[in-house]
Amino acid sequence: MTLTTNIFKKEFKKVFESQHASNIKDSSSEQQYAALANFIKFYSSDNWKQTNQLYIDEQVKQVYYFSMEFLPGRMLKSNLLNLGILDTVRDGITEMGLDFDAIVQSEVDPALGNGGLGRLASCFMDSIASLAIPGNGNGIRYRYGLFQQRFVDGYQVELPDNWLRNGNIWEVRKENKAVMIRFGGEVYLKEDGENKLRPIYSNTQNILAVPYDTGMIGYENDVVNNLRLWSAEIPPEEEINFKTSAERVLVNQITEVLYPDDSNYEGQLLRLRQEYFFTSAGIQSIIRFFKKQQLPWSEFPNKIAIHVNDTHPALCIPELMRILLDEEGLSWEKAWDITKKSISYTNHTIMQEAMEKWPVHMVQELIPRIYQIIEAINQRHIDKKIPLYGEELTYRTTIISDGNIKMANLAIIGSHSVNGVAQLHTDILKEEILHDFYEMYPSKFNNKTNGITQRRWLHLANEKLTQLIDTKIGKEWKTSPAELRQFKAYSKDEETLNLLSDIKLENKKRFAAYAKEKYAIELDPTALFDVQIKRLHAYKRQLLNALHILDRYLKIKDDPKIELQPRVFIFGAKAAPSYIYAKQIIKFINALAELVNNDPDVGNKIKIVFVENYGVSLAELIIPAADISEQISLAGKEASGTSNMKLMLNGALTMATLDGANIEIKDLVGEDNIFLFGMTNDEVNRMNREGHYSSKTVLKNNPRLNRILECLINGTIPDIEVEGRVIYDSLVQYNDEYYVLQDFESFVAAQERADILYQDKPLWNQKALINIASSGPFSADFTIMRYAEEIWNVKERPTKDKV
Ligand code: 26Q
Repeated sequence: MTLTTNIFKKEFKKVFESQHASNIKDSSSEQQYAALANFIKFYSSDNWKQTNQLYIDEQVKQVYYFSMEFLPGRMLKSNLLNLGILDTVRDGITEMGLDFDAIVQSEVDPALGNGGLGRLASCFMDSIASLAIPGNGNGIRYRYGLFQQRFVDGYQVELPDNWLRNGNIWEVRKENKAVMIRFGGEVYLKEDGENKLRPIYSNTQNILAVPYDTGMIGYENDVVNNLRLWSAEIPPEEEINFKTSAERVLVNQITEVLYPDDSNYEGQLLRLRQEYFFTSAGIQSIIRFFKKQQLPWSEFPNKIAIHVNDTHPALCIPELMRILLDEEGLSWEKAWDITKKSISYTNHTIMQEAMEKWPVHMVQELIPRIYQIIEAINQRHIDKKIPLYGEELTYRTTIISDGNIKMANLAIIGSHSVNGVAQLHTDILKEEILHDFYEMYPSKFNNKTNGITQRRWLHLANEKLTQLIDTKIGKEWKTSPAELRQFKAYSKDEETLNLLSDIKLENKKRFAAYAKEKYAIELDPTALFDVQIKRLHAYKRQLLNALHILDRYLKIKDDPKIELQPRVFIFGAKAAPSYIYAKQIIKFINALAELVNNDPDVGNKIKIVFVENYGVSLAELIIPAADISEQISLAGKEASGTSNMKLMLNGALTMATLDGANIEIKDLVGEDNIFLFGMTNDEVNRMNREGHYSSKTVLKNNPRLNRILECLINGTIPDIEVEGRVIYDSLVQYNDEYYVLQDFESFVAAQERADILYQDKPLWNQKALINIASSGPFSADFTIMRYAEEIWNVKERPTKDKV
């Protein structure tokens, strides 16, 4: 049935009235949202069922993407887009006298992830479905998502994110698919009469894992894949064994809240529980599904690919081994062969402090059988590799050392593929961080540069730009993103460039309206909008950005008549609650904003907006309004970055160090269409090696920079006595770990080049257009095609239409 506006109106009214027994006109936009989401869920349910059935009938190979985090963003509009009924429904809603945008905005944005890694998982789910690849997500249904951020006197304050308060319409609870997870107790191995050792458990705590499924709708292809998130519950039949309230609390805790750290690992027992909980649940449900097909176990790797998103789900490896050995009775050799062939691993970080390791005693106590298996994997690794590589190299690659289990080592040894997320990142893994493993397994290592879905990040977030591109080059780019390059043909077309700049202005006005309403800040939409949106971390160097603003402020104070390109500096960043230094930087930037925004000498030359509670929905508002994209991490530290890709796709010019995917952006747009500054990775390495860096010497030779830093401690910026001193000391006394001062001059020079270019509007617009037209290669569709071909060995299935 094709949905017409009239049919929609009739059906939607019916759904609404059956639910509310009242007139739709008298309802709130939340109620209208609920009714519309229910309508869409119903509308797509046949395809959901049929997709699933087709995978069963055709026994196709399926991929399971295991991730501790998913950040899907609001789903109503993207589901409408992918179902091909966005315009129909929007027209219908409008004709009914309702406010479509208000309905869309009243959906909660599920924050079941921290940042890049979680959003990548959701972009991948969109591309997997849109490419008609049989794929599933596997994760945790946290009762509370990432904390909501508020600023109180410029300080970050965290509030719980009760995202399920009004229910979640997209999910379906599947009680019949629940599985049991075993924790704790004792285990020993006993002969079973057939000469096989079987584990005998006692005193275990059994917890029920209940799945909640959400449809992942492909773009106009009738595919609906599945995202399965697990929730922990007390098994009804064991109610009696959970006697104390403390025991009950423990169960509910498992899936209660997302850990808010994204770059600093802390060995907390609850985190380990979460990791085993969702990997065990996911692996058990895969095994169940596989067994229904009654194929020999040797077929398992031909039917199932399991991907682990960072090491967080690396317990997939011993868990799959456990089931194959203990429950299915396979030999170690067979089980190990199947496990390695099925599992693949993505590394997302080279920051040592983010590498997961778990104390042996913790793993032993929490999951004793899993510990035995990890120990055996480790021992076999040692026995096998010493004759080949000698003791020294081998002992540097063991899974267990110094009383800890190193999760990356487990993930590498137990998988057939290890990938980095940008070319530089993969090179660093191969040559530095994981070099020993690269010597052992050179063919396991490969690069898969990250990507983003153009459907959410261009079509939905920037509908005006979409219209312009559609009229110039057609709509094919939504499924064939390489087509975006056709837009380059318009890079000298005055009319197109003017339209492009009109659209940017309109998007900036939209953001300005938000800033006005929310923060009572008046922004000049013709100013240059300079955007840095990402988690707050020292290596990402929000501080460098802030010092540049301070430099401009001092220039204005010295000469209030100075002509400066007006700029609006936009920040969006959450700091991990335990990351004190990051929170101090937030306070510093907020204090600077307070000073600068209210200084009459400054006027419109500088405005600073630090948005509260940055997340997917705010990204959709900010990114289309950006002129400059700040990608200024210390070279070698940012694995890839993905906001760099989203901003480029929306016509921002990148201010970049040669780090992560910035290098690939530079290669695509050319050096004339990006602002480069700062040390390269090689230069950073040399500096580190030689150990000559002295931030004090940099300061001595740069009185201007010295004066800027003095402002941190001399009262120029009110109310940062503590923070100013800490930040000052980190740069001066503690020798500036991330080379902020070293890169400062070249950063300021690059910003001056940006100012000059911005004066030449036609040229700026041309470069913006070239950025948009060059961003096709960063579509997650391409990234996923490479995963599918080179790692998972899964095929796109012909869709109904194509058959
Ligand atoms: C680990 C142990 C205990 C608690 C938390 C964690 C944890 C949680 C989240 C560790 C790391 C993360 C998230 C990392 C992340 O988002 N990394 C980013 O991944 C992006 C996608 O590949 C890259 O683009 C970014 O460069 C990278 O920083």
